[in-house]
Amino acid sequence: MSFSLPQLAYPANALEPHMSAETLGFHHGKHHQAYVTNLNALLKGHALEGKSLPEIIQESYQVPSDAGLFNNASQHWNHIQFWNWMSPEGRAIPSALEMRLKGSFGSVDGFKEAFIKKGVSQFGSGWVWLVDVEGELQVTSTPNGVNPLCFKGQRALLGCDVWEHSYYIDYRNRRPDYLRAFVDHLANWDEVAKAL
Ligand code: MN3
Repeated sequence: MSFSLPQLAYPANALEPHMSAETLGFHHGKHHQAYVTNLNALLKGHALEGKSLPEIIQESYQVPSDAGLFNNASQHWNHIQFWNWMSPEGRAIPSALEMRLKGSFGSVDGFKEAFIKKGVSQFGSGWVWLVDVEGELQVTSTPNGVNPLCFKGQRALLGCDVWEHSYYIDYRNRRPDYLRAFVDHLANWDEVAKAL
């Protein structure tokens, strides 16, 4: 049994103008595919071969000899979610989710500002998250491929890739503009609400 690249639920140009077909095509077809290829190669004959993706991530996290396996497994999981956390349709934030965001961040805009700020301040490559921590919503960031599965009690509700490969073609070095477009135009709030 090996892992495979999931198909996108929408055409590569469906997120334009906020994310170009060129960015999405490279990101999905080259970057994500490379994580899958490396993951399958590293798992051959490994003690974690045959385990689920979350198990592989959790059991290889911070194991020095499994750093490569961890990075590729976590990035595979992160990108599977990331494609589903974006949607081409303009969506309103479902009211149950809006209430939760207001409760934790004061307002939807307060959440968006916190998410953008956290993503901008993540030094170098990584991810910014909206997580449920035992019933409380929080914004966090992680370096490289680390994700909320690595932390007990955390559940990822939304995540945005802040590796430069995710925005450099469309936004150059303007990570704040990319994150603004993500929260205003790309995020799939129905998917977030479903995970609540
Ligand atoms: Mn990426």
